Amino acid sequence: MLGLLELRLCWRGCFRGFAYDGSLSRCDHDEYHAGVIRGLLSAMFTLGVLASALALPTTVDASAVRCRERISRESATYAQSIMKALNGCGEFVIKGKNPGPCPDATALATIAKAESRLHARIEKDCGGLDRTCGTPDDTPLSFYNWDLGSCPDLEGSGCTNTLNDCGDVSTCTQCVGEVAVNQLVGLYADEFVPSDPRSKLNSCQVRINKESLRLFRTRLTTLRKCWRGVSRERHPGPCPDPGDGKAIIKLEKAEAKLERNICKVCGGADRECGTADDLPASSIGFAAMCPDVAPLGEPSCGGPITDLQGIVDCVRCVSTFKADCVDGLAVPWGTTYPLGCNP
Ligand SMILES: [Ca+2]
Ligand SMILES: [Ca+2]
Repeated sequence: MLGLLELRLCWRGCFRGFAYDGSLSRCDHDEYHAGVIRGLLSAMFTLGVLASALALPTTVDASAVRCRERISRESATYAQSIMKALNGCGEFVIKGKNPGPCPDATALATIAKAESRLHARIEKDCGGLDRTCGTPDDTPLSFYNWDLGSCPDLEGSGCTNTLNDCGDVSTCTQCVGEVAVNQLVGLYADEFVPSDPRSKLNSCQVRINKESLRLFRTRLTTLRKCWRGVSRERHPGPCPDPGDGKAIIKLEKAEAKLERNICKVCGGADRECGTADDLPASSIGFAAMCPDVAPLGEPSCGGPITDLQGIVDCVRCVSTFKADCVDGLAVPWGTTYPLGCNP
């Protein structure tokens, strides 16, 4: 038995295709199918017209939103991946399982993979239908505020390539990400005093290495998610403060965790930093001076490092600063690149 919808479609089919004589018995199988197909085609056409009428004014915006979120996501992921690769290699060196130097072949392979992912994903979401940057169908840089002329650089490191298309945006974020991570890892990677892999000192060095990675990664992920909310107009920003109201709390927790975890391992019997039983900075091995850089709204990290607390503060401060520069660069539609990143 035919349902109500089928009856209607069938009747319409009979009416259009044949001299309908008022009798449903004339509406045989073929006529019924012809009617269904005509009905569907007409519905699809109507929907298509409606959809394109509604979508046309926002198509551009939608592609720009997709593109800008992709750049923010991939530039964070890239910096996190190379940081992880260098840290993994560094940990093996500290433990005496790898003679160094870092990056070794494994780390280099990971970095190369991260590099091609960065470029490919940005091409896919910013490069238009041909998924290639530098062709006429690209989403224009101005649609996602990357029409900056040239890459804004990080502390005069030469990340200044001209920005003509989305491929140049990838190159810029790649350059800044690399420089940020190398500078951060450089604080301790080649500075640690060689130590017995079974010693407390060795565990301490491993911990400093790990916690620096953790804070850097957490900060980038938290900021990126906060900006995604701004991009989707869920909250006005800027990030992290006031952001989505959650980011700032997460970041404070991550910083406290870094301090707690390092002090637990390096802080001696009382597991606290700043007391007499701490491992001395000179036996751990660390940069003598913390670089003179300042995270947004904070005093400069700069100054001599004389004790364990100094190491903790410097790792926290510089990890924060580098993450903020990588993040700030990636969201020109949400914030201006922090002045301190390229004074
Ligand atoms: Ca293209
Ligand atoms: Ca202590």
